[in-house]
Amino acid sequence: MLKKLLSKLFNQTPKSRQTSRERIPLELETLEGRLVPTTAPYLGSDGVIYMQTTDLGDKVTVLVKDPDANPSTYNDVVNIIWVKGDGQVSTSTFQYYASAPDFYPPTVQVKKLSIQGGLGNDTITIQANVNIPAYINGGN
Ligand SMILES: [Ca+2]
Repeated sequence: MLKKLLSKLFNQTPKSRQTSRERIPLELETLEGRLVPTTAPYLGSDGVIYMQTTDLGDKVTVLVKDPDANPSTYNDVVNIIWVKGDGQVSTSTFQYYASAPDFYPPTVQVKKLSIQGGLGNDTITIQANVNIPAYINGGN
């Protein structure tokens, strides 16, 4: 009995097993082009202004300005003017100091800039009056 069973198990040819499964041919497909989503620059809780430009040629200008006639620097704002690759313009404004101008002593809330150029022939300009460390990646 055992001999018969072993014989049945081990005399199976590999060919008979292969026929029980259909072979599915493998092929490679190419992926369509991808666009990296962009958003307006934003101030993270870590004090960093993060910005990701489009995959086209963008022009970004960062400047610090006094928004009114008040000579105090404590109400200064950081402006980011972004001319996107498709011609749209967006301007983002951030208070340089936290709780300005009522809180004393004011503390700096914009501590760093992080700008990713992505693809395209980008021009990223940090004006001379911007005394904020900046990490700029021009991309490809
Ligand atoms: Ca770009």
